[in-house]
Amino acid sequence: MSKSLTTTSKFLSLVLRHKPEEIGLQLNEEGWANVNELLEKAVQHGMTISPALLDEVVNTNDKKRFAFNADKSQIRANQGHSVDINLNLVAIEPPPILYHGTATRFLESIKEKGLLAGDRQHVHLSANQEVAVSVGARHGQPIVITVNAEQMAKDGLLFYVSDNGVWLTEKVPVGYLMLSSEQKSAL
Ligand code: HQG
Repeated sequence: MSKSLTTTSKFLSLVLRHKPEEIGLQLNEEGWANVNELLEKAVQHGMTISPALLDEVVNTNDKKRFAFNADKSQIRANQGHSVDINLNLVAIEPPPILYHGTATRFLESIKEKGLLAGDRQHVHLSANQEVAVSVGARHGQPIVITVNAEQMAKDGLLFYVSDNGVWLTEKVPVGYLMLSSEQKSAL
């Protein structure tokens, strides 16, 4: 991604997922922002984004983080919000196993409390281990924790998949973590 695409993507993540108030933007209850309002308020805060650049970010973003509505008058983040919005996700049966990438420094707390969503609305999981490694590496020495999604679903815990393919669930209690013997013994 070019520098302006990356900068714009990070700016959009900030205002569409976490701090719309930083530029005085309103998200509706489903997380949508008006595109014209977003571009105007961005300029007022020193961030000039042309409609063409916005299009390019939405279309070429490596993780498909953002989406337009049908007539392109509105935009939202597909997942990763800390602001309280309703993505209208529909619960769906997960694959039997899902993976969570984290850093070794969190392992002790995770073994005690399970996987918690923290500031976000959901715990983020992936269907493949490679994605989990790169998610974990954002926080330090990466480790991948295997989650017994099949048993969670049998026990009535709900799973969702975002428009960009991220598996989401509210929390993963300790009993569903399938820790390796190494992870079990690590302090
Ligand atoms: C950890 C990126 C201590 C958790 C990615 C993670 C993802 C605990 C960190 C998306 C814990 C939260 C989300 C516990 C969980 N004790 N630490 N009990 N339970 N943690 O950034 O999953 O590039 O909020 O393991 O691709 O890393 O932004 O979550 O390490 O989809 O589009 O607390 O962000 O997407 O960190 O990443 P985050 P995440 P984007």
